[in-house]
Amino acid sequence: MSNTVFILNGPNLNLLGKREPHIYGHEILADVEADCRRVGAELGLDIRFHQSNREYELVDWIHEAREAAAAVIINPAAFTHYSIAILDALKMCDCPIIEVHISNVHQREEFRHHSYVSAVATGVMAGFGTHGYQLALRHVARLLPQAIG
Ligand code: CA2
Repeated sequence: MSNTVFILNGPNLNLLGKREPHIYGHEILADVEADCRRVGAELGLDIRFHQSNREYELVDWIHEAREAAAAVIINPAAFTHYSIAILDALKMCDCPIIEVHISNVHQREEFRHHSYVSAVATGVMAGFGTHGYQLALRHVARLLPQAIG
């Protein structure tokens, strides 16, 4: 049974911590990755952490996750609000899918209120800052009998 969790990040998140700290905080994506790896090790989960600015790369990783992952945690960033390609790819995954947003998208502009991904997500986290990734991992561990959680 797989204990691999894919953590996927969409466009511009490579610049996390470099602007709009009042919205997204000061942590850079490498800090988020390090935190996820530390928590993953604690929970007995193997973490595959990726970021891309290209929709097709995220789709390809979701296809990989379909074969190899026990769960997917995804912050699709702006693709959340318009990518049917990412929705369709996630639809083909049978494992738990947790959608994470660093900011509380519901408190922000109207166009951020709709998510294509939420329709297929097991759960959605928004507004917990970068800590949301760890919370999502801990939740995933509770869903997976092969994890220590
Ligand atoms: O709150 C989130 O995590 C978002 O998914 C972040 C996306 C935004 O389009 C979504 O509506 C909500 C934006 C990611 C931009 O990444 C940053 C780049 C530089 C500094 C801070 C964030």
